[in-house]
Amino acid sequence: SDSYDARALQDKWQARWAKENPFAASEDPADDRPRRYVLDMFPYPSGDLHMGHAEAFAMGDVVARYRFQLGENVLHPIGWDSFGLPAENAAIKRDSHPAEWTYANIETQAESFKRYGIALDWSRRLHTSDPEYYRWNQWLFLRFFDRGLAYRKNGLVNWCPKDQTVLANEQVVQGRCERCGTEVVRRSLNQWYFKITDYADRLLEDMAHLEGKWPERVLLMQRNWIGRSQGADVRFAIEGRDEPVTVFTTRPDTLYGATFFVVAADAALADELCAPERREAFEAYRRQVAKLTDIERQSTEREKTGVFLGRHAINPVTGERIPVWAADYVLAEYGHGAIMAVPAHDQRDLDFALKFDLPVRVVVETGEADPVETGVATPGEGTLVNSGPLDGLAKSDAIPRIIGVLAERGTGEGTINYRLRDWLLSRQRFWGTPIPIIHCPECGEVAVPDEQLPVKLPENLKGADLAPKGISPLAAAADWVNVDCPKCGGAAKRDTDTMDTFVDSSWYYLRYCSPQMDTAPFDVDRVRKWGPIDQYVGGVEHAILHLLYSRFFTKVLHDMGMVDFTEPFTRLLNQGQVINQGKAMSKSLDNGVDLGEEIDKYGVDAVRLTVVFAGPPEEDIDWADVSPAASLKFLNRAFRVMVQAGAASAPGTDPAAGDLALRKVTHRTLHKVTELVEVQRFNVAVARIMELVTAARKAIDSGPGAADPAVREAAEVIAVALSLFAPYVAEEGWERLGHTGSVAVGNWRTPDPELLVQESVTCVVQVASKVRDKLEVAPDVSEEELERLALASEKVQGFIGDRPIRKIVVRAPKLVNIVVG
Ligand code: ANZ
Ligand code: ZN
Repeated sequence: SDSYDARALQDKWQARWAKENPFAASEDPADDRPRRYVLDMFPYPSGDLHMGHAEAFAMGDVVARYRFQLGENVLHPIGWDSFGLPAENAAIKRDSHPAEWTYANIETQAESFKRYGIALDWSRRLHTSDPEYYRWNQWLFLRFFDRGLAYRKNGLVNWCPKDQTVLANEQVVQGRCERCGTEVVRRSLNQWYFKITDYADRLLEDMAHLEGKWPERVLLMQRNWIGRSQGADVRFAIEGRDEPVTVFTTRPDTLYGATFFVVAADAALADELCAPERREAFEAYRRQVAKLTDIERQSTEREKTGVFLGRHAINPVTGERIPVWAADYVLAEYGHGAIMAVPAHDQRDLDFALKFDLPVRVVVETGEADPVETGVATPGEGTLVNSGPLDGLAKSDAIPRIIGVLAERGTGEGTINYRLRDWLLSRQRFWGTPIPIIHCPECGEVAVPDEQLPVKLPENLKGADLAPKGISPLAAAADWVNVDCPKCGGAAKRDTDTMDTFVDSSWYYLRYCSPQMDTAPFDVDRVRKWGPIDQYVGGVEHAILHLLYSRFFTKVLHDMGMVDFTEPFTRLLNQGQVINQGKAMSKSLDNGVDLGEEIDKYGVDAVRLTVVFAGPPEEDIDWADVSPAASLKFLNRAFRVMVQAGAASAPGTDPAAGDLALRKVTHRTLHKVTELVEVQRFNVAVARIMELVTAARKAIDSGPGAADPAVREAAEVIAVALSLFAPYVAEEGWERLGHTGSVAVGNWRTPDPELLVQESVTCVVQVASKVRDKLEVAPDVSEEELERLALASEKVQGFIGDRPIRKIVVRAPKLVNIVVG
């Protein structure tokens, strides 16, 4: 029959791919094909694959398959990010071990990936919850520990009362737990951190290499997250305290306008500075603040609150005594947790001053109305006033001047401050990598010796043992916890926290180069060969955390001499989301689309084609607006062309004798599809293939007929081009065209330049409204190109002479008029 049976093709070709393994990367040292590393963010095994996976992997697969077609040695591996909370919650519910749920889901997803026809190297499969993998998390942790990049401290942490665990800042979304939506509270705990702040500058600077290769919005989000602020540290003496207190300010030029001083209400400093007679008011206020999230605290909408601490600071330049307050709009963990308040020029400070009747002094004349009258602070540019030696200076001159004065007196210096915090790594949960540290009463924190790694998770804990208790479930496994100190041999205890699963995903892309290696996390030479990743593909939800952490890991590994690059992902593609009826799919809206059902209905190829054809890869796809049925119809049309051409001629037929018009369409399509795939306009590439199918259909029905060599040529190009988007139909079509072996590897063709030449049109070039030259140009020439061609004409230049060009009017493709003055 002319139309194809999707399920039969899937079964047939899946078996063939499994047997022939056409997508395995070669490690043969003699293989000198260009190497390409294409990677999709690895999935979390939360169930079967969903529409989101379908989209991301279809996009990544276009890139990988294109590279396979070019004959490159492509590394396109797959693995699972298989530690994490959902497995643990499932285990608690079912009274089982998290591994059961996890590995069952991995198997389901693996089968679905195979069915979905992703061109993967299955021999490199990894699971981060395997001891063979997480052993190297522990090894890496210890190398970070050796370098002072992993450390413990007491800190206020985000705590999810429902999950009973600590969350990184990045995992708190609008004050709520990213996973369960519960409002996050603050708690003081002793926790492990990675010192990512040591790398803040490099994380920022190296983004220059990613410019134009990563989506601009991702770079912006990373930049904002790192949050570099240039300013000054200024030390204020505090009456009755030996040590001064430092504040960070981006506006040291406004120092003469600092009329009060504010300490974060929840900082230890506030507690320390509070005078006895203010104690009661302060404690009451602090209890109130503890209930708020950072977002609420910083909201400009909320009315300002605070308490006077009964103390005074001394303004280092004016010598004035200024009152010290505690307030919640100052955050304990930013800068130094204390600020100099300049109400005239900072809105938050002005709101506070107006509420509590504190003095406001304008020190930068901006030309705007008096802040006290308007209630609006004036943060802009201006000239300094009321500022002693700074008077008359512009803000930009006053800043270095005052920094110089402060430095001379030893009361301050220029500095850079980052919003980025150290990476909080400890989790009080079970299903993660145990932290390989032993706490000894004599020796303190002792590293588990490398040869004792991995520290495996106990296998006997399951179900209720894992229920959140506020301390790690590992603490309950007495035989696991109690060990001898590796240093002194005395009784000691294992650390019972597990690592944030973002540790697992921060280096997995290196592990794929040598996934079975058991003497190191990865083979340094193999990573040198494959790295960095040429094309990384994944969702924008990872724009901050995962990408920042991976970049950090890569830089540390670079400093350790283990990798020779400093950025892991050369290019990044963020695919959009699949939504339905204009909304994200969700249970409550009942608008979910089930990937398995779509595939059962239309077949893999039609679903994949639909996903890619819906729009540019980075845009969302509304499933209500697309038509897999139409995709299937198109694929049947393409299939029929291949079948008919295959029946009418044999492979190797010389196309030169074929119909010239069709040949031109074929070669132009090839040329365009190549270009469009290179710039990741996959949807337009598909549209071009559709046009070629239409042209071939016409040639068969009302042109030279199916036996024409040009029809075969067109059909072969259709098979090769479609292999990027609809792999099953492409393989079957290729076989029906009389070829043996897979269509998917090394079959891309170069268009014949002679067949790309288009008819030309004549363009008239006028100088001062007189025709001075005529150019033969392509009908679709761009305005910029036409202007360039006109100006490049010697004749035209001769007529312009040295008169200045006032204006160039371009009407592509027919006219250019150069107006000279
Ligand atoms: C005086 C001043 C005058 C300020 C002025 C601004 C304008 P970014 O740009 O985000 O780094 N600040 C410092 N530490 C703070 C903390 N822990 N919590 C809340 N606010 C804090 O912001 C730096 C500015 O934010 C600093 O400069 C400080 O206010 C405030 F006309 O100092 B500024
Ligand atoms: Zn010891």
